[in-house]
Amino acid sequence: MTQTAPDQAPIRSLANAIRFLALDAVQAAKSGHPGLPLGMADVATVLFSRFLKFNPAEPHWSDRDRFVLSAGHGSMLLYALLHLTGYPDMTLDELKHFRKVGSRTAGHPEYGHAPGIETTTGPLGQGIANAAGMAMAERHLQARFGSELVDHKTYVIASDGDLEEGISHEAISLAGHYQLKNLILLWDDNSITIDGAISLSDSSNMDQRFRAAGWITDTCNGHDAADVFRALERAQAADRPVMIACRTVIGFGMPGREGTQKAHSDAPGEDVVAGARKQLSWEWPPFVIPDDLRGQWRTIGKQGEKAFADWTARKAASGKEKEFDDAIGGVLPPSLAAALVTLKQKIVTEKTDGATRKLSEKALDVINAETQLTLGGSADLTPSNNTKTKNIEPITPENFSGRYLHYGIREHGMAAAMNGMALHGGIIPYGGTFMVFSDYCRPSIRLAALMGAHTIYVMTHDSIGVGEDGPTHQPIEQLAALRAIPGLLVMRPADGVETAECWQIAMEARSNPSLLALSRQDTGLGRDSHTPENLSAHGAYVLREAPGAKLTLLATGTEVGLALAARDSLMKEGIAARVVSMPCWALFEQQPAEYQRMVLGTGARMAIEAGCPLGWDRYLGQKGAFLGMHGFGASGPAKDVYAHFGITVERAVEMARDLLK
Ligand SMILES: Cc1ncc(C[n+]2csc(CCOP(=O)(O)OP(=O)(O)O)c2C)c(N)n1
Ligand SMILES: [Mg+2]
Repeated sequence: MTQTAPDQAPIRSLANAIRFLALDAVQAAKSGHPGLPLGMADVATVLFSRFLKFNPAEPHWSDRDRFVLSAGHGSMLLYALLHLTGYPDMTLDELKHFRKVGSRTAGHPEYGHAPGIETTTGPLGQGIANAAGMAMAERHLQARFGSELVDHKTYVIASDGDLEEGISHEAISLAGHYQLKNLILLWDDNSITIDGAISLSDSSNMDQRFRAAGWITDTCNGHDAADVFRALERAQAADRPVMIACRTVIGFGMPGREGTQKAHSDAPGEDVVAGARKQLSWEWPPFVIPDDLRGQWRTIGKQGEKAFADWTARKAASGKEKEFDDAIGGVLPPSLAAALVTLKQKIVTEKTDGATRKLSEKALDVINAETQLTLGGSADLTPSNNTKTKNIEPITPENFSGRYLHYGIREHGMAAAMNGMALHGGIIPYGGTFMVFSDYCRPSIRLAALMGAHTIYVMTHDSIGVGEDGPTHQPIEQLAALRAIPGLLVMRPADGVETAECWQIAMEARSNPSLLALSRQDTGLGRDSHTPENLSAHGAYVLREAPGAKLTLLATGTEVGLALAARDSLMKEGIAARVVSMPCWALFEQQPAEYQRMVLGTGARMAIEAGCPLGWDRYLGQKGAFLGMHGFGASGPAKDVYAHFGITVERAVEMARDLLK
């Protein structure tokens, strides 16, 4: 499709509609960020009117182009575009209530608030990596379903701040390596950040930086419609990801502020807004868009209708409609749950023990065979995380049909790309690293939880049981820190049965990210009989009862085995003790109070976990004790390290006796 370049004047008028909605909304809210919407309005107008494939009437159309505003502070740019192009949820009223509680127009774009908001952005850099994940998802699904059903691009607007953030390096090199030709990054090259000129803090040659990572680069005058058009058109047929540096003036049109850091944020005040109206010859009152402009924008919003109808027809005629819809809908085959129950039974019958990271691979073997939705990966720890099962192949730049991604040593980029894949749809991404490096993923895990994205983190080497690698590699406070993230299902299974159960929970938790904390070292067998029911789904359950128990031992993961051994000793001494396995606090909190009371028991309680005590007090009651870590770990064989810190059966028994004195 050859198009002619747009004329400047009509694009400027359309862009000014964005500019004044943004200015009026920021002014009404008395806070916000006018600089970016004013600066990038022309670029966004060319993109939406000439290139972006979208249909506001069908906002979830899976073959739409994705538009990510990585620089989420410029949220009014996105809200104005959604409003003008006719997304039904983005009413004028919503714009008038910008930044108000309960509105769809939060300070930064929030996924789920309104269709068209493809991801939550604001923490700079995240959106670039989300976009790389979305582009990766498209490549993979195109390889699976063909280009007649999957053929779209991901556009991302990134600011100077986005590109300064470290995560951008990970995302850019990842996208460059995999030659994600369907990814187009529009850099808002305005040379201004909050503190002032970009020269205060950065002298990178961005063009060289992107090219070094394998991207195609281009430059345009972001206020010249024909030039923006030229650059975008050239990018359409690229064989690699494209970065277009759009030279813009921050706060374009705001007298006294444009081109300076004063344009970045804050309500400009009535005088400046009036000045902008004069400077841009915009004669309409606040929030008023003249009918002809409104009509032009609506027409732009309808341009995708035909493409949508054609695509719908192609899908219906493809012979793979149901398979495709099920994939996009994240529908798991009913056989998956049954296959995991069979695995549990086998584990119990064959008394399969070992490290939970290895038992996790057994569960994954089953899952990856049962569904094609999973797309695994690891940040260069595949042999340690046990994330690549034999039945899946790696994705390569030449062939995206595989289901395993070598993310490289890019934990943050991996977690953010996983968010992008999950939001794209058609994929349940799981990715692994050492649990101590969950800290390197944390900002993206947090956003996954905030968005309710269906991602699964495989965090192995989950305690001082890491052993010889020492305290830098031994997580201590990570479990507590991860449990503090609302909505994240942190699961620390004790054995093969619980590991299979936790994987099932993770696969089925469609609106929650899950994190599996898995051991490097071997565990014993916790479950000695088979139950089809998923006991881990209760969050905690009584693993060994003891009639007349005076003590409940609460434990997770590898320490469940220790608790069971301590119980045996105590029972021999005539101290009746029960053991509760607590794979997932978050799920336990959701149980009825009566169940919680039953599980926690009426006697004294002792928690055993090779992590920090933070949070355990909520379960220990008046008479409780904690056996775990109170500082960083140490280097040595795992058994010796456990002994060194007194996380032993003997110490547990001693503490139990003291507790009951
Ligand atoms: C991770 C992160 N750190 C800090 C901020 C706060 N912040 C918002 S915008 C911004 C930088 C503004 O410069 P730029 O990205 O170039 O945006 P512009 O002012 O050009 O719109 C900062 C530091 C943030 N949103 N995210
Ligand atoms: Mg800037």
